[in-house]
Amino acid sequence: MEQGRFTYHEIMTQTEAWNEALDRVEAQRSDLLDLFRPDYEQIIFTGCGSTYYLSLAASALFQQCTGRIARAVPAGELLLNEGTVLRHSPEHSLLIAISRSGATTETLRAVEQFKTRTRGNVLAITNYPEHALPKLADLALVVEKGQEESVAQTRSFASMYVAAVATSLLVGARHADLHAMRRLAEVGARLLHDYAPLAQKMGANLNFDRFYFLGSGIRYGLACEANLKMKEMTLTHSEPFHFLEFRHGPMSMVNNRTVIVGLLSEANLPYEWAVLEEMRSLGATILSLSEADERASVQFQSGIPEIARGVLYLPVLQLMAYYRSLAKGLNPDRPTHLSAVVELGAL
Ligand code: F1P
Repeated sequence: MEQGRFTYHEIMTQTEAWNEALDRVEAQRSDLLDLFRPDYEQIIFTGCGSTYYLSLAASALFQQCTGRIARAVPAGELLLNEGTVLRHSPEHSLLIAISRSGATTETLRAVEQFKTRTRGNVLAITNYPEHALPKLADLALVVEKGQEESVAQTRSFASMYVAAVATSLLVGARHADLHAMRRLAEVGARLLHDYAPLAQKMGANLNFDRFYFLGSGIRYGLACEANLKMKEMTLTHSEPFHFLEFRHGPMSMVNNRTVIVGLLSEANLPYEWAVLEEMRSLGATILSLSEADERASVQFQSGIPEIARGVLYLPVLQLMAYYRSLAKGLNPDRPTHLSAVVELGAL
């Protein structure tokens, strides 16, 4: 079988799953608004691996657009080190549990423990209606078109991210921004078409041996996810950082075999470009993604508000990992040592 066939197909068809995510949020609009109505003591997003990174991205965005404090933790931490996450006598909290499979043991056990120890509610965001997670939750957003054959998450991640962003905009009463998300699929398809050659050129260049993904604010979790694709699919040294953090040590690693990927914002462009230019002067190759900055390698030109368009950073970076995996003779569909679901035996 052709190596990477599933991953390629899943990346290229993901915009259908973005639209289904929007449909689900619209269909469950009043249930979602009811679930978020209480004045929760804590709002926590959780998941593992990709879905932990999704939790990081979603919690930052949720807080930015609702003004309500939210944080993200790995499900394994909520399970094993609950005291570092929940208050001593947690009252009414909301847990948003995110999992492609809905079957990851840590996530399921963390949800069960949360339900028994707090008087909290649980929202699940997942791709598989028949698995355990949606059944444990008070409400579930299930995006079936996000389902995947591949181990590494691409279409699934993007679909659940869109669901989380749309939910945040709904709860934050950002109606125009939510409406603008309907234009994402068209822009996403255009980016996949227009920038596939760039993704291939960068991905297939095996002179590069380390990748750093820089993203701040609502983009940090997306930088983490893009970094994970590079690790899982291509076995390449790769790390994510907030933009300004990169100068505080990590820049020691920069040389002429380094790629710095910049997920640029609107408000902080001068600060972010200064970091990229400094790294370029140290020998790095820069790949930058922006809405409309003319210096950027990838320009979305979407006209969609920043808070609603984050998913547009993903397709080109997913494709770059796919092409690098092929160039290294690996199988993008089956990353080394990984399985699609991590199930813990009885301990
Ligand atoms: C989470 C996850 C994936 C990762 C790997 C193992 O799964 O960590 O992100 O790529 O395949 O599982 P899930 O809980 O989102 O199904």
